Amino acid sequence: MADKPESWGDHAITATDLHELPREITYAGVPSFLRRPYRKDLSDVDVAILGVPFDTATTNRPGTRFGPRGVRAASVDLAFEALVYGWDFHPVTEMKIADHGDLPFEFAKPAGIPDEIEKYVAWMLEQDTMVLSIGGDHFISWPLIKAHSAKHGKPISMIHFDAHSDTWADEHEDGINHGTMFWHATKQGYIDPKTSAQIGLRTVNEDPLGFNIFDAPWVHKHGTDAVVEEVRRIVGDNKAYLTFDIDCLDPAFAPGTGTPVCGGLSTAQAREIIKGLSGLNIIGADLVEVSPPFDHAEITALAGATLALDFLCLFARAPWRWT
Ligand SMILES: [Mn+2]
Repeated sequence: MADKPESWGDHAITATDLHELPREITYAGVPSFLRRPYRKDLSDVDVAILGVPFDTATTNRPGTRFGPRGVRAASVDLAFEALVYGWDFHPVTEMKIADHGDLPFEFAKPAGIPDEIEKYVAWMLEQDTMVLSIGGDHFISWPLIKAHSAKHGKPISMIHFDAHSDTWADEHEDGINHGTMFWHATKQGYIDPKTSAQIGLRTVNEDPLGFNIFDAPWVHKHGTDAVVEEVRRIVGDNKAYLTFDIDCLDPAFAPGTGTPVCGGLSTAQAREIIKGLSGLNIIGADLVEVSPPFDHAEITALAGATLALDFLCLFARAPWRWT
């Protein structure tokens, strides 16, 4: 044991260098996202992974409150490679990335949780830390977008992967519903639908609110390169928030989610599109709707962790932050 440094094993709590890659048995030790060190202090952190274990807004089957834990557990299997396949660098080498743990909220007062999420993440963003949130159900994107708008100004562009538009009209001003939050966000001027894109949809909504929609059949017919070309043209240099509902993927690739819909994207298609967005001004991202109780063999959690790692690569190539 003499030649082993103190940070060998339990990297999540023993490592002191945020650029250090872990030396740890894949199936052992304390899991954090990608074995990143846990940090509550953000003063020296470029990017924070934040779990948001909230699933109160779910319309169908629940369980995404276990999403952050499930994605973290699956992510450790991705942590031992010194490069990310498909990219020519590793985001850990280029940015100081920490796991901030889970967002604390008063679970017994659900009506107050959206404000708690918004205020907490606004505090994180004020410290010039980029935030990658792991849900939780998709409703969390609404307070997350409010927090990012406070930092970057509104409206922002949104790049939205999903089986559902989540823009259904809501009669409740303060409704906590994971199918209506982008209706509120658009109506209240937080999102500019004209410079935003929705990818993978395959459910009916008569009013698209002006969003540029590339539904799942369009993706299958025209291919991922065409999606990339269109999204890059639509979003341009705008500051864009990336939100990925894991049910964008077909249930074959993401069974562990609350509202699965057949005919979706493969994990490979989603990765190709994400990689094609490198160089856009991504200001933040979330990966939502992973529900481990409905998962099988970690298929969904691993897809979520893999995509979240790709999001970190996008963060590292966002011009607004680094140039
Ligand atoms: Mn959604």
